Amino acid sequence: MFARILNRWAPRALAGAALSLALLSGTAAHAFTEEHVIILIDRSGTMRTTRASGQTRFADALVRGRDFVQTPNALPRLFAIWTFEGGGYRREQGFEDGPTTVASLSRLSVGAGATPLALAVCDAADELLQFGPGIDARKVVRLISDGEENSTPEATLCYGPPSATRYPDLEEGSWEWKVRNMLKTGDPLRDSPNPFQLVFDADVFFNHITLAPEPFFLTFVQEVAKASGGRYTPIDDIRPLPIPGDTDGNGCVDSVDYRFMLANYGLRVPPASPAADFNGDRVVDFTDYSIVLGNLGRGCNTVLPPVLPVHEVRE
Ligand SMILES: [Ca+2]
Ligand SMILES: [Ca+2]
Repeated sequence: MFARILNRWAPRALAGAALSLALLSGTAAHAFTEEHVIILIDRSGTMRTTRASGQTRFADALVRGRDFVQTPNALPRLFAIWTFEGGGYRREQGFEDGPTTVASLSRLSVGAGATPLALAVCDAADELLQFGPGIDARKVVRLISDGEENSTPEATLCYGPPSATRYPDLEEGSWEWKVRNMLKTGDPLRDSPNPFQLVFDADVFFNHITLAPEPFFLTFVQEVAKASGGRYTPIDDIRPLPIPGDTDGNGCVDSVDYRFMLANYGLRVPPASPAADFNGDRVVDFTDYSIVLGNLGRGCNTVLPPVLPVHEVRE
């Protein structure tokens, strides 16, 4: 069984190696023409947990997915949607445009099973590496989850015990080691000193009282996101859901956020605050301006958006 799976993976690992050579050549790294994303949503039973907002984690996960799709982006984007639960994952939607993806997100429903997180992340990474050959695409696994790996089938390559040591010193053969390798090299069994081939963006719902998921898991997700050039957003059940454009995290996008963005406008991060860089491209520019404006009034208790001072902002 194992040999058969290895054979299935071998050409993919080679494709990954070819891509890493392309990156090393120094031409592909900054020449992306598209962005390809798999939005990977956890539909395991714990996602039914009700947050302080009155919404379930799953309902708020769909809001986060929709916000991600609707956030303006410098590159044209294609999105696929996968969900995972129990012993596997579902391809809910193949690579499509933003409006189609938003419509698909609204049709998803939560399940009741465990969390095959390692399987889902590894297979999504593999699919991204295979998709659109010849296109210099930034490839992003966008995970939205509340939990640790606990149900990846033994016969799959990213199955493994949890690492007893923390990132970056992950135990060889652990599921964390395999997932990190997969995102880095396209091969779960091979590490490399080269940059990550895939970007790992992650939202993790957690409960600060029970500290579930465990800090080890949160550290792992945070550090892999950071190392791969992605973003990590921890979402505490008692806190408002993060909204694009909300610079101070009070759950409302208002003139305070608008002024904060303007104070950082035109700057790279740093010296600009990362809180004003809503799309995470390390610069505060017209895209961030559009995001705060597009969400103005959201989450606030006022009916009308606040009156803003007039500023001239050029694209
Ligand atoms: Ca705010
Ligand atoms: Ca930005």
